[in-house]
Amino acid sequence: MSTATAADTTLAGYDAEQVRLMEECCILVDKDDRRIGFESKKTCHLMTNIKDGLLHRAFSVFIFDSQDRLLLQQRADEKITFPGYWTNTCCSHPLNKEDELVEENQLGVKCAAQRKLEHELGIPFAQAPLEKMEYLTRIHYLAPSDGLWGEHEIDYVLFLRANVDLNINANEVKATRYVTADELREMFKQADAGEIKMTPWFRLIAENMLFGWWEKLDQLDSVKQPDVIHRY
Ligand code: DMA
Ligand code: MN
Repeated sequence: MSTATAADTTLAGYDAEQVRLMEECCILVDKDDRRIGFESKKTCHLMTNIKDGLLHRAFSVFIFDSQDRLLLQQRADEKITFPGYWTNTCCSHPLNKEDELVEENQLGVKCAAQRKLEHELGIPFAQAPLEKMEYLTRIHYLAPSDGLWGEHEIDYVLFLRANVDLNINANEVKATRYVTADELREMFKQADAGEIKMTPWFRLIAENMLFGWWEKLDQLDSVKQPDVIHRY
């Protein structure tokens, strides 16, 4: 596994805070999402390691307001992976620490989601209660960001219906926007035309599942597939 050495230049030139966050400890899993260890966020996101099969656990949160509009964010230019891309409300990783390792009721990923909703978007914990987060399914995907960095994750999809107050962390998020399903379809057309960028995981969730789930926000139990890992 690659670790930092004096000769290591992979993080040279990036934002200091984002470089610091590359020391976070992600959870390594096998293809069935069984925990097999941990590695730094940096190690997990280097394409050389991903090509060797390294896989980690992640989550993607989708917040819908009381008008059923989805909250999107545009990633900050400081982000090392997928800078400036539009994406779902919030994504990150449960860390290799006690409260975020809990698998029962997906409590670990939900705790991590609460932590990152606050960190990236300033959403108070009380507006994102764990018991209101709905776990839908998991997605296993691999996506290069550039030559050096990329993603290879088992991604837990979490829905939350809540009106939230935002206080944006500019080091993480460049812009936010609430969209209807039709407005989001329009954004994917803009992305196809090269006018904006959309993250690969958000695109594949949107192309395969999101719009169906969106129509069923009042009956999410009927669309949940908790034991399935969709592979792309
Ligand atoms: C990683 O998101 C998780 C997914 C589902 C792609 P991220 O790059 O935004 O993580 P972080 O905010 O921790 O940098
Ligand atoms: Mn990741």
